[in-house]
Amino acid sequence: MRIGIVCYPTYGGSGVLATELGKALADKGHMVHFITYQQPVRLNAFHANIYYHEVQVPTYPLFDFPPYESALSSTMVDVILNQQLDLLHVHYAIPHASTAYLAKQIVSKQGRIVPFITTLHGTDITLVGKDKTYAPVVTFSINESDAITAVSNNLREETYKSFQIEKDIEVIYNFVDTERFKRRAAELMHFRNAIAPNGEKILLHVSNFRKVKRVPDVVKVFQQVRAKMPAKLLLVGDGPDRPAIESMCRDMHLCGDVRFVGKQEQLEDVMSIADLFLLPSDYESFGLAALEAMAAEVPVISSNAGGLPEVNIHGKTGFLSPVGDVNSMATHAIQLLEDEQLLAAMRKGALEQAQRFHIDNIIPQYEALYEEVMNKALTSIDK
Ligand code: GMT
Repeated sequence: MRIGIVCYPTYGGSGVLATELGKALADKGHMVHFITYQQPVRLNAFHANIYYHEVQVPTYPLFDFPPYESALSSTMVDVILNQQLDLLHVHYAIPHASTAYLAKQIVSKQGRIVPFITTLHGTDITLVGKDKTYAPVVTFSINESDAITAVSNNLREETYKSFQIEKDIEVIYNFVDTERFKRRAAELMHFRNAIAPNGEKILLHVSNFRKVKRVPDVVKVFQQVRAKMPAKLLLVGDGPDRPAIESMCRDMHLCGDVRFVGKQEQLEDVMSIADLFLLPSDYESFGLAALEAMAAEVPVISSNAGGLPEVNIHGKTGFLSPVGDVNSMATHAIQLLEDEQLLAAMRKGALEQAQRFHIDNIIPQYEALYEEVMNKALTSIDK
């Protein structure tokens, strides 16, 4: 198939998932065309079946806000027509679903029927999309999608609760390449020793440091753990809350044990040296970073918000606590880190759970959906 993928190229989970999906589809022989305003972060190697089309947004002195959506729709039209795309798969509803709708209408005037699939990822529904400034367009463009997918049952339900959706939403979970994230603790011992030279436990958090991630809770949990045992905290990623977190660490006299390592591409290496992954978010539709940690045999201490209970199984792959219950999270973390037998059992449980979301199980679900949507489009032409 010739597939156009539209996503945010930045470090957010939706862009990461979309890029990994495109790479996996290309490996299976599909022609994949990424349409984004920047090279997606995980699109970092040449692949014969992958094409990249950059959205250029010309500016003009009249514009306080350059019309990105118009530029994106026009690029979609260009790629559909010149690369003979069979379908578009857009990730994150805003503004990708409405721009795909517009592109579809434009090419239909030239006799081309190109269906589009919208994958809902999280904050496009639960935070940004709900805002009344966006909601009418989000509702309309989701309903106009030829197929809609959500990355968890929770997100599917949230979408039905928040918007007047007239169509079925299929749940296709996030996935992980468990081979890539396979734990390589022995091989990476030098890295571990550099972070924790005296055998300290390593706690890890990976995010885009936005409010929804509750990074201050990560630091508070770590403070309680470190009061009980020698420990280090690795903070991976960057975002608006980072300066506040840095001063929080200074105020709490934790600077010597907290390392900010910024955005990392080789996440599998970082995951491999961690003992525990912390994700206390206000909301997660799924929690892709937690799944990647689990694939590296790292148990997860998380909140029980959104789709997290579908991924992190309480008592098997880690522990769940109510949002904001830092004491409960810290108690679980300490219990786990003090009990080597429990830690080993949870490591095993985490890996087993990650296998359920193996890339090879999930990609065929997208391929089947593509076939279905294309067949429907062809039938509509015949009529
Ligand atoms: O809000 C973010 O953290 C980024 C966001 C995105 O869309 O880029 O991530 C969402 O999509 C990921 C991939 O499907 C999910 O694993 C994350 O749970 C989800 N984030 C939230 O729901 C907050």
